[in-house]
Amino acid sequence: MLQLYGHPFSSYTWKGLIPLHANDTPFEFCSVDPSEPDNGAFVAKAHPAGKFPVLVDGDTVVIEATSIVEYLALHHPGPAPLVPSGAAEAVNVRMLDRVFDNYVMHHMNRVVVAHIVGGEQPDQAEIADAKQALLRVYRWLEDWLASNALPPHVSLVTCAAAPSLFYADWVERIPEDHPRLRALRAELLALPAVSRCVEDARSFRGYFPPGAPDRD
Ligand SMILES: N[C@@H](CCC(=O)N[C@@H](CS)C(=O)NCC(=O)O)C(=O)O
Repeated sequence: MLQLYGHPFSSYTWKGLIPLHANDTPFEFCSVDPSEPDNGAFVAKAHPAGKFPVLVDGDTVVIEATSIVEYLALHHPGPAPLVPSGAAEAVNVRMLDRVFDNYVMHHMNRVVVAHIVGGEQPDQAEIADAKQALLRVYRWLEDWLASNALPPHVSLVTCAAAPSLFYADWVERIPEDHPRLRALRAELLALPAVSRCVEDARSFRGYFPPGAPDRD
């Protein structure tokens, strides 16, 4: 039985959960939570920065969410081909995965971290800078979507795009003049594998450091 270490409210954990849900892959969820100190200790040892998700498959330990999706595509394939079999399509999917991690998830996370570190007085310059960066990638994605489409199945891009757009929109709303990107976010959230993550995380919304909006 596979084990996935993570937390239901963590964006990168969703990235590991979405492929498991999409392919109905049996797994045990090991919550990294103060009430389960052994799980936290395992992750602290498994990852060079103590970050999750971490996937365990027998003697194999896989860290980094993108690698977890790639590992599942290779060793636990299912109806959703997480990485397209065509080399050119696969390059495209991996390119978009980098865009969502590096320019959506990263800048969304800067806002979250600014609130955690600053408490009542978060660094407003850092927050403004991160939000500007989000607006820039939103524009890039809106333009990209004008002449490109994501694969019509759950893929590595879905796994990266769904959690990053879900939380990024909470810290900096995707503008109304970005209809393609707004529609993409809505489509992603409607996927059963994604909506399961959204529902399983709902009870934790009060802990979102910048404050969770009353929607989604
Ligand atoms: N590059 C890592 C990032 C993972 C990451 O940032 N995970 C966060 C949760 S969303 C985490 O472990 N936070 C706890 C910590 O940093 O101690 C990946 O792609 O898996």
